[in-house]
Amino acid sequence: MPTTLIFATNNTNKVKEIKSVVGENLIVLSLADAGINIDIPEPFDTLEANATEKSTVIHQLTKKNCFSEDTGLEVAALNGAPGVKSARYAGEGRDFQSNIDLLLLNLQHEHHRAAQFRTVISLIWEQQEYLFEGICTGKISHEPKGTKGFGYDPVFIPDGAIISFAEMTMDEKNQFSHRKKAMNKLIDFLMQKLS
Ligand code: ITT
Repeated sequence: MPTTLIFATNNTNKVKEIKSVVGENLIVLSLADAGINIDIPEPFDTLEANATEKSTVIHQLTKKNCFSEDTGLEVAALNGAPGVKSARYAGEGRDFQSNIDLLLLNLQHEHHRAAQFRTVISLIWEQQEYLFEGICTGKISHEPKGTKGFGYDPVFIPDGAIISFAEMTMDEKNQFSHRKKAMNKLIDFLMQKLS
């Protein structure tokens, strides 16, 4: 019997990416799939605290096993910004293009363009919380390229690649992805619990 987990997110891009990496043993239900319409706030100043908040809110509501994730783009020359504020970097509108524009503006005269995506997953499994981290290192390009993916994908080139995440298919992005690395840890954990 496959295990079912609710994924506490309203970000449909994340749901697509996660569904593309789980095998047959795990069924992932988005909030929409589970019939839950709620906007969970992310008020804290760490990815860990926000991920915990999201999974806890959904667990209290459903009493079911669930997980959430919070991801930030951490740019070395900007002392780790936008980091936990990645979604709202250019304002409450959470607009991907405005966020990219502001990032490129802030890095205009910067040669050192190292950055990383960091994902923290909070899993609530049988009333206990477990955290898993995934990191993808890379650099911020000078101009956006590509139309696939979401968020900062057009300006992020992962180490080991010469094209941006937004120029990659989902399978290609998954070979590097922070989210996939964190998700693999969650899947390994569940396989051990269920074996
Ligand atoms: P939740 O419902 O899961 O909270 P969200 O869109 O608020 O969804 P986050 O706070 O985790 O998600 O993400 C912060 C932002 O970081 C997100 O809006 C994107 O702009 C960016 N981001 C996250 N993962 C990304 C990825 O894989 N590629 C590019 N940008 C990404």
